[in-house]
Amino acid sequence: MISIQDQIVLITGASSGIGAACARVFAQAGAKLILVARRQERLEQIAEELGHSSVHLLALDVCDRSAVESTLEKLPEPWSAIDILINNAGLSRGLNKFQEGDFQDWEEMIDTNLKGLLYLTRYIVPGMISRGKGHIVNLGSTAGHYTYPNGNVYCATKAAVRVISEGLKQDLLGTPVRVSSVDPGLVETEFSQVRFRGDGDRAKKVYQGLTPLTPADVADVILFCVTRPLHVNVSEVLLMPTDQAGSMLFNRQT
Ligand code: NDP
Ligand code: 8X3
Repeated sequence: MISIQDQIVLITGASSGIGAACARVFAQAGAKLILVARRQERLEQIAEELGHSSVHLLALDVCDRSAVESTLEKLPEPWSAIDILINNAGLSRGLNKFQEGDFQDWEEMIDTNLKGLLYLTRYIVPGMISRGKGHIVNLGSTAGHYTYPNGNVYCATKAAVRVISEGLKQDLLGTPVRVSSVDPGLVETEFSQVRFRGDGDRAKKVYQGLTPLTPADVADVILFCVTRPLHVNVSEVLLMPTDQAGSMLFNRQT
C-alpha cells in the first residue's frame, strides 16, 4: 500500500453522494483536496466539516469547457500539480422509453457524464505525464455493463465511460499514469432524486426492501485503487450490493 499523504486529489461532484464520501475518506488519508461541483454552499459545508486547511473549492460546471480550462489554468501552486483525478460528477435524467426520450435530458447526461469527464481529463493528464505520476479514476456503473429497460442514454454514457477508460489506458501505456474504472451498482445518494427531478417517493422506492451500497463503500474501493503499489493498476472494479445481481435483478424484501 502506498501513502496518499499530501497528494493533490481533484474530485468532481464532491457536493453530494459518492464524491462527498471520497472527500471524507481521502481527507482522512491525509490528501489535499480540490473539490468541484456547481453548488458552492454544499462544498463549503463539506470543507467546514473537513476543517478547511487542506481543501480548495472550485464552484464549476464540468460541462462548460472554457470555464474548466480557465479555472484549471488559474489554480495556484501547489494545487495545480494534481496527482489524482476522480471523475465522479454525473447524473441521470428520466427513465423513459427511448422513443419517448427528452432531448434536453439526453444532452444533459451526455454533456455531464461524457464531455465533462473528457474536458477535465484532457486538461489534467498532460501535467501528470510531464510530472511522471498520476492516477485517473472514472466512475462508470453497472449500467455501462448491462443495459436496462428505459435506461438507454444513461446506460450509453456509462458504457462510453468504460470505453474512454480503456482507450486512455492504452494511450498512456509507457507512462506511469494509471487509469481505473470503478463501476458500482445501486448506491443510495441523491442520484434517484436527480433522475426523478425531486420526486422523493419515487426515488425512495429504488432502494426499498434491499440494502444498497453506501457512498462510503464506493469511496473505500476508490481509495483501495489509488493506494496500490505503483506497478499495480486496478483496471476495472464492478461492485454491487449483495442484494443485486446483474443490472436490475434485486433481492427485495417487500
Ligand atoms: P449525486 O447526485 O449524489 O451526486 C452527483 C454529483 O455530481 C453532485 O455532487 C453534483 O454536484 C455533481 N454534478 C452533477 N452535474 C455536475 C456538473 N455539470 N458540474 C459539476 N458537478 C456536477 O449522485 P452519486 O453520488 O450517486 O453519483 C456520482 C457518480 O456515480 C455519477 O457519475 C453516477 O453516474 C455514478 N454512479 C452512481 C450510482 C448510484 O447508484 N448512485 C451507481 C453507479 C454509478 P452539483 O449538483 O452541486 O453540481
Ligand atoms: C447508477 C446505477 O442501476 O441506477 O449508475 O443505473 S443504476
